[in-house]
Amino acid sequence: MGAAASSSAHKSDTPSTPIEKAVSRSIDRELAKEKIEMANVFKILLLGGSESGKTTIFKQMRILHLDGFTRADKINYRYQIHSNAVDALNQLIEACQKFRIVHESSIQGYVRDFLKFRTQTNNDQNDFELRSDVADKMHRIWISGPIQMAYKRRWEFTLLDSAK
Ligand SMILES: Nc1nc2c(ncn2[C@@H]2O[C@H](COP(=O)(O)OP(=O)(O)OP(=O)(O)O)[C@@H](O)[C@H]2O)c(=O)[nH]1
Ligand SMILES: [Mg+2]
Repeated sequence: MGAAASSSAHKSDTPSTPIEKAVSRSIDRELAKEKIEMANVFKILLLGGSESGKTTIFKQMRILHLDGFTRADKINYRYQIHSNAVDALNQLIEACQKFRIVHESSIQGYVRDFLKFRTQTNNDQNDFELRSDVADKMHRIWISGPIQMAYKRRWEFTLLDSAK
């Protein structure tokens, strides 16, 4: 039964008409072309534990040997960088509360505005735009003495490693 089915399938696969033969030759040419192209492809398998740098090597290869990052990649990374900056500053402000470090009076308004901005945006990727006035306030908060004091004690609380 199987042999009969196989034989009949094989028979119908064999090109007989001129059109079928032309199509078959075209497929053969494509396969031969692909074979030559594949002979020049080197595949690399990156092995390593978590956080060992596999993705980083892949990204570096793209920057060094290909076109680097696409526009969509850049937009996505920009969001991640801004989002990390907001999260890290929030962690530092929380640490000040924990350590009972009081902000300078000239900074307190900026801290309030920043926390309000963070609550409003809630770090939503679709709705997240780090406005320049907020970035400016974040910079002023960051360089203030109390925040730098909390930063020096960063081993005592959770802080993103890209905070600085
Ligand atoms: N100092 C240093 N840091 C590195 C190097 N390569 C990667 N990193 C950092 O190590 C961290 C982890 O790197 P990834 O490339 O994400 O690691 P991964 O192997 O892809 O991790 P998983 O996806 O979790 O398996 C990142 O914060 C990188 O910036 C390196 O050569 N030197
Ligand atoms: Mg990875």
